[in-house]
Amino acid sequence: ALTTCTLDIGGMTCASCVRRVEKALSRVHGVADAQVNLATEVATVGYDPALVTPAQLTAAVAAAGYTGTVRG
Ligand code: 9UX
Repeated sequence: ALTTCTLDIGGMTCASCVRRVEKALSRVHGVADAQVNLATEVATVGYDPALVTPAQLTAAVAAAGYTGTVRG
């Protein structure tokens, strides 16, 4: 079953940043969908907890050049 995780994202300044973060998250195995809100700097990620952990999500965000902190 899928679950949802929200992450505070840092370092985004434009709409392209939003796409980069969404792509980075979407490419992680086990992620079903990822949406990033530039105004609130929050990423909402639907994922399979049997395949991926929130820590791996923040790692993917960091690898893309941004910061990610798990909100819940
Ligand atoms: Mo536009 Mo976002 O150059 O880093 S992609 S600011």
